[in-house]
Amino acid sequence: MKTPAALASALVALASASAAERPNIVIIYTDDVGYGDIACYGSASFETPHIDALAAEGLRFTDAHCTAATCTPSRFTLLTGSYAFRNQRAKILPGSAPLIIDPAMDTLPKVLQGGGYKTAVVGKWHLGLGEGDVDWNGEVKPGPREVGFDYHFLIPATGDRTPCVYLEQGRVVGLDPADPIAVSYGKRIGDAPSGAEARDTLKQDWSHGHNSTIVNGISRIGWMTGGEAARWVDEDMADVITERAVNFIEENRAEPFFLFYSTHDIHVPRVPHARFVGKSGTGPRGDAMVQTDWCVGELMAALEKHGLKEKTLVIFSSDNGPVLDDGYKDDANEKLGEHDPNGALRAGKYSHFEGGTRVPFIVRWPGEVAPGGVSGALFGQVDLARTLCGIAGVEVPEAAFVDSRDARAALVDPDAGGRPHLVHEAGKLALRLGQWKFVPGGGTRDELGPWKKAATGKEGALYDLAVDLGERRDLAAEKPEKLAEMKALLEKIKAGADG
Ligand code: NG6
Ligand code: CA
Repeated sequence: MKTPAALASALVALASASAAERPNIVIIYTDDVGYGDIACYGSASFETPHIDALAAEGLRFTDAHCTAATCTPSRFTLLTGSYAFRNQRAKILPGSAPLIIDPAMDTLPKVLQGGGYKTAVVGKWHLGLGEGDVDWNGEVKPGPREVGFDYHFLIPATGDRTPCVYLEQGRVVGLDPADPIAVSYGKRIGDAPSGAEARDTLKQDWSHGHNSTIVNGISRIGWMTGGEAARWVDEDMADVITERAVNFIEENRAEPFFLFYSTHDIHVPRVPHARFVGKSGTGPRGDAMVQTDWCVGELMAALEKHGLKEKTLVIFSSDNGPVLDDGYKDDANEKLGEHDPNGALRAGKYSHFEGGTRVPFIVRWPGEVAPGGVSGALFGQVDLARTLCGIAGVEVPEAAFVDSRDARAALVDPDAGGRPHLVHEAGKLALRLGQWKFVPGGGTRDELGPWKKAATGKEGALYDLAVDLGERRDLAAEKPEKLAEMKALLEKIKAGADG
């Protein structure tokens, strides 16, 4: 129960952030985009003018991190303000997985919704749906609505996993009831030839995994039968989800809204629309990046059209670091040329090294964030839940967002300083403490080429990022006290204390 005084102060807080002042919030959450994949982060290989414009008009971070080196845990944390390692189910999920966010939990969209925001998620979900054994022919729930989104239009899991259909407000879009959908992980269903069997018919060949049901000439992880009319066309995916996001902006232009626009790009399979093919000079991976940049331009144009550009806080980021061959033969390695997907960082997706979680992060918020700034503050996406609710003037329930700090100062001011420490997950946990980095023992994924493991000792490795951003010189043996301090801090954070 709230005391009358607490209630009164909450009301004052609400009143002071009047609707007129409350910005719309748009999070553009890209998939597998690396630190070096954007021109304003140093990529000279292809142009990303719309994303660069966000940075020129806003604040660009050089030490901002998603929570994990894979998608599901990063997304879980973004929406719940709770480190994903606290939820054992927050690992890369099959397309048949149940919803891993407890509908009883306070989430970023739910708290904003309670404060009067209209909320939507458009694009990749990958947080599970239903309670297990989903019937894709009926209403699929619990899902985004139960965790606080008024509107959803989803890629249910990933572009490379069945079911390969869109889900809008709990229903498969374009489903013919006479052709029901079944989905299976593990046991094969249907008698259509698989990607392993009909390999020579594929539009894009697989390199590992991804050899089950063929949809749109591309074989996927997992099996699916039926739903022929509802199956997506990969080449149109960016257009389809961007149109839904633009519609949401248009329909809700009169009230404060929160849009979580979550791209499929540049995840595999990388199959951009024909108008972007060949545009990057680096093959489908770069072409998908050019396509993403176009999508950002479309969203910004929609905001402009409705006079919302000055009233909207836009964040651009990624769910984990870059990867080249992630299961399809799409020339990501072969056509890379001089392009450096992780910039000066080491490794990428699946790794504890900085390339795994240090991602592009740009904030555009006219009037509050000065244009053209660069921030070196340590920033974690885990802090967005509390920070954005604070900006919206919405009170956060006491038990909510356990790991999320109010980082408004760092979000708007490049000189404000960042988090003292931040946990990164890639299976086991790594830890940042200022310039220091602890990487757990037992090895971690190395580099972006063929899969190999870098040794990190038995006790873990220690790097001083102030002089060794590329994490090449392990100081664990030289600085045992620092190593011990960081391990103790990590244990404290794991136990639930902030440290
Ligand atoms: C891996 C897949 C990879 C990708 C990843 C999830 C194989 C061999 N690899 O298991 O292709 O789908 O899961 O990526 O199947 S994420 O960005 O959604 O976390
Ligand atoms: Ca990802």
